[in-house]
Amino acid sequence: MNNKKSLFIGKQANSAAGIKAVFISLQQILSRMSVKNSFKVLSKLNQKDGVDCPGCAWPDPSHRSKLGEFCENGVKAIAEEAMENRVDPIFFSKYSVKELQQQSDYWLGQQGRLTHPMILKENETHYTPISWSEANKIIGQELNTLSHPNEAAFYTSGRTSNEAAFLYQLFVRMYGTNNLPDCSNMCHESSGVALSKTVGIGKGSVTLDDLYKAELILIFGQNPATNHPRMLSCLEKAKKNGAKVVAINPLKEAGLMNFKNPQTPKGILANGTDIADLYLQIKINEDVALLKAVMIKLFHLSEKNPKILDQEFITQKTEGFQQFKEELLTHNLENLINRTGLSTKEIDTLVELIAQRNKIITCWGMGLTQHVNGVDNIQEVVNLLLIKGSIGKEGAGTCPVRGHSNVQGDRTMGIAEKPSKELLDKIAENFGFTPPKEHGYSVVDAITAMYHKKVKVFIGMGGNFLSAAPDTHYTTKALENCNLTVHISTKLNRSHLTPGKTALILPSMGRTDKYIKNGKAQFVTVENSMGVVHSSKGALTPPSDFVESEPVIVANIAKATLKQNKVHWDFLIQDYDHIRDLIAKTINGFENYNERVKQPIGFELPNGARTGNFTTPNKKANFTINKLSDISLESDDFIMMTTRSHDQFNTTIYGLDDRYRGIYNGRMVVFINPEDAKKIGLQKGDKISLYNNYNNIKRQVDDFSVVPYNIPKGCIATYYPESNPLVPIDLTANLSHTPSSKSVKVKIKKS
Ligand SMILES: Nc1nc2c(c(=O)[nH]1)N[C@H]1C(S)=C(S)[C@@H](COP(=O)(O)OP(=O)(O)OC[C@H]3O[C@@H](n4cnc5c(=O)[nH]c(N)nc54)[C@H](O)[C@@H]3O)O[C@H]1N2
Ligand SMILES: Nc1nc2c(c(=O)[nH]1)N[C@H]1C(S)=C(S)[C@@H](COP(=O)(O)OP(=O)(O)OC[C@H]3O[C@@H](n4cnc5c(=O)[nH]c(N)nc54)[C@H](O)[C@@H]3O)O[C@H]1N2
Ligand code: SF4
Ligand SMILES: [Mo]
Repeated sequence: MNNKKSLFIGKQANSAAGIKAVFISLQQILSRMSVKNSFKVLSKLNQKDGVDCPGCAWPDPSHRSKLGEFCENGVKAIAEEAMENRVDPIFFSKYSVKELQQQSDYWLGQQGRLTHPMILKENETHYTPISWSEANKIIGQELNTLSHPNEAAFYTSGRTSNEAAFLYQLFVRMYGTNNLPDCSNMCHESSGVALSKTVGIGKGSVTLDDLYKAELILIFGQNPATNHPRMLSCLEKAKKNGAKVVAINPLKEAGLMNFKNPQTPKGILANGTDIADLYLQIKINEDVALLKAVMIKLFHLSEKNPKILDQEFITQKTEGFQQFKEELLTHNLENLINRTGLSTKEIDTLVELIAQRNKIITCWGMGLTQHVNGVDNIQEVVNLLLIKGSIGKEGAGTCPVRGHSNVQGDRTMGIAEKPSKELLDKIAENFGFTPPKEHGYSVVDAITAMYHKKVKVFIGMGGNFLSAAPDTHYTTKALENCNLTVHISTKLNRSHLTPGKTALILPSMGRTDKYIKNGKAQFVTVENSMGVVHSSKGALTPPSDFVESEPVIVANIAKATLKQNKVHWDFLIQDYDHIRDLIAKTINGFENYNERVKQPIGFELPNGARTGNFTTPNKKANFTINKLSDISLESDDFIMMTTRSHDQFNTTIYGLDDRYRGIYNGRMVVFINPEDAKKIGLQKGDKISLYNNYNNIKRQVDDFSVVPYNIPKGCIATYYPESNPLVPIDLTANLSHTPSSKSVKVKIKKS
């Protein structure tokens, strides 16, 4: 972190990583952990039989570098989890909840790991210690006094292991509800919905090997240098093999321009590798317009050269082509191009690149999913792949780049508010009860239900529900309306400070913690962004004797809650192999789980789209007709995206710098086009408020500083979670209900 106290606005970087990344990661870990523990954990990070990085879900290559198979932000994730500071009962006796509410997210995180179960009793000012058995008893009692199990909601964040997630969903369904909202609802839900409908699987189709073999990689709405840093070494390799890369992003992100690989002499001593061959600085939420313009141009070109499109693939493998084409050609090309803010020349360059290549991979992140038309965005990306026959073969396909390290695995384990019939049937068959069929609440639905007191108990398996959710003030009220809020957490966060009538904090082990049961070191399993399941074994002594592993926490809550126990919970937590045996019997693709996961690099789950066997009801890949974005703006409205800085993991703030964007010592900033700033009389550093008026409700945040920046006109960017109070609870994506946190209308006024 920079040492200056006040916000400093410097220059935007045009290259990512390099030797600086190595220094910063070392500084980060050594300021939080001993040299011995730092070395111990880093030497095992992402190595076979080692600790899986708790950061993002980017996959590990099958060959692991001895120099270290991790990135700067992986080290930050480790340092944040395994730091040696402690939040213990003495800490809680020192600070009241009110006092803690005044502290920043950064400060809360720096206080250290939670060590003891704590309770905030009704009308009390301080959390006090409680025993595990007392805490579980309270949870069981509260859950059993509800008039229906649907009055409770069970949230999951994507760090939870397969073993914990499987037990958690089993317990929740035995209890009697499908209210299993999870962080996916705010994240790649739009991808899941769009991909399930079009290609039959809600996950990506490509492997790392496909990326190395691709001829063209299109990266939409994703900032890999910060959020998936090792993707850059993969892109570097793909480029070496001849791939062209196109970045489609309103912001010029450093890592998409150039990457200095700190593991190569070139990356340290020379200029690094240029990543994007073409950089399209599109306006926010105009990706459908761009894709439609590109596809119209491809159809025009194909009249002279039919080979540009894969007619055979279209005929044999797809459905809905004619209707799609007819609708597409009704659009006015000039209008589409104007909407994007790009020049015809830029679009023609992209069209040329696509026309000449067949092995195309599309990658995307939150820049596509978090819009009202998020599902349309992704379906339109699929349409492009389908006309090119670029899915179901080597070097081609879909690559939604997932967020948390096991967010994909949690869904596979059955954390879903809309479970499949196949899953429910298997649960019924294996566990001898009829699981509820009625769909449960997603994140946004759960918040609304808590707000209206229809949900009275909230349990969070990891995560920071309050800060991650939209409409912060509304969500605060929603949590406060509960009778009981329970957070199973590694670190203190703002959700602990918006308690229900009674609140519990249950301290959990994290990925880095060594867990020994009956003399045997237990490991957990996770699934990466490309559907590979592998193990993770902790390396460090847990922060106290009172923290518990997630599966044990779930099993004990289940025991304290369920009246009839058809599951032998104690047996399951004696050895995690026992849990995996049940997963093998219940979840498709996990046959011989214990055996296969012990292979050094794990195993791949079935993926029809990967092999061109589409598992949609009609067994075809389906074309879709998608809507352009539809936001009516007043003359003084801007469209705001909320995004991540380089120094955060979602709501966990590692530091106050975003060096790739030239921001130091502050997060309350608004990136705005310099001409827009001038037009409304704003200068660098001016203090402003942002506000909007959706449904006649005024939402406002204050004390933001102006940063004139390279961003298209009419668009602004802020950091999440500071600007979440501006994201209306009901501004969500059609079908996926993902909060539209990348396109929020706002107005600006000087403070
Ligand atoms: N270090 C670190 N790693 C992380 C995380 C973290 O917070 N920190 N979070 C994890 C999680 S849970 C997730 S989901 C991922 C998130 O990874 P990303 O998807 O990279 O997340 P964001 O920072 O939200 O960045 C979104 C990108 O979309 C662009 N964008 C915004 N609007 C649009 C648009 O309308 N169109 C296009 N084409 N682009 C747009 C933004 O400029 C930005 O570059 O990262 C994961 N990894
Ligand atoms: N405006 C806006 N809002 C967004 C987004 C955005 O781009 N813009 N992004 C959305 C996205 S993509 C996501 S995924 C969500 C993230 O939402 P969440 O997943 O709810 O948030 P995190 O910040 O990842 O959760 C951090 C907390 O998890 C706990 N934790 C960490 N590791 C472990 C562990 O191993 N076990 C347990 N039990 N607890 C652990 C710690 O206590 C920590 O404080 O936010 C969403 N919100
Ligand atoms: S790319 Fe993601 S998973 Fe890999 S080391 Fe970095 S943060 Fe961890
Ligand atoms: Mo995410």
